[in-house]
Amino acid sequence: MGELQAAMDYVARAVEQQLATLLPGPDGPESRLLEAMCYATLGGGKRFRPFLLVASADLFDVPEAQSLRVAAAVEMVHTYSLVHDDLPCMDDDAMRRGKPSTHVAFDQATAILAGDALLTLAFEVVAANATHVDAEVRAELVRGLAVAAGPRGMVAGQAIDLAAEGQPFDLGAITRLQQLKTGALIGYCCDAGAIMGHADPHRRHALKAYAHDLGLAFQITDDLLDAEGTPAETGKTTGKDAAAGKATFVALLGPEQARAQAQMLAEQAGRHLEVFGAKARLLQDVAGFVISRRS
Ligand code: GRG
Repeated sequence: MGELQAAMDYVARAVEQQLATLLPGPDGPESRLLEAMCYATLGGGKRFRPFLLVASADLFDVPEAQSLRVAAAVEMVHTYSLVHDDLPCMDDDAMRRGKPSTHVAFDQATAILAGDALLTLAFEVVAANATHVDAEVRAELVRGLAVAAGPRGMVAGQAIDLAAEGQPFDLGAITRLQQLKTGALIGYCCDAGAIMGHADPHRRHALKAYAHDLGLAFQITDDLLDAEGTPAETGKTTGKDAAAGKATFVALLGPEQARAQAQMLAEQAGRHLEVFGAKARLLQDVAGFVISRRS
């Protein structure tokens, strides 16, 4: 197994453990909610965002006990977005991470509440003293997560996406939509490492530039997987973008140009990290993983 795969597997296992510790146990009259939170969050997903967060924090020698808490919180926010996105009133998808979506396995009201609870629990986790000794750092982590996930980030991207169905969209508009919907949270993962590590502005900016290009490469690959992948590979329904007439990178550029663009962005992403020397090798390698992934 390659070094990158071993490192990704290690973070995936560690964040799974962290999530299992942080998620409340299913007892009391609210047990169905707590079961749905665990169902959605545990035992699935690539854990790509936690990996990015822990690897970025490693650049500044941040203790893993701290970075894994923020990584678990980001995974909670990401999982909430998937649970809500799958609802019939949004993307209406019955399959996620290779199993029935949360509203199918439970019911819509429980899925909405599980998403709400994951989002709010994430902020409780980041704000806790155990996340960082410095209260200013904790406040900056909380603020950054709110910006990335909220109406200036992921939720805005989702709103634009819903409004855009069947509308003409150019490359600039698609790029902005995707930066908000997917890129903002990916950007936060890298920035959180820099915040926890008290990075100087030069290094913090280098990570930001890396995350920008990586996020776009990730999204273009997601579009390609929707167009060319299978449900067995991806663990979710494919072919949905074309069926819904969505303006995606693939629809606008065609698959070949989209692939070339993702490749260019992944290479460019790696170059932004040259300032970190050999310490950034895993993050540079993950850019290659992002464009070659099959799920
Ligand atoms: C409901 C507020 C709200 C937002 C939803 C993230 C999102 C916005 C929608 C999910 C649909 C989608 C295809 C988004 C674009 C790319 C993306 C985020 C894919 C899923 O992320 P992965 O591939 O999934 O990291 P896993 O399951 O591996 O964690």
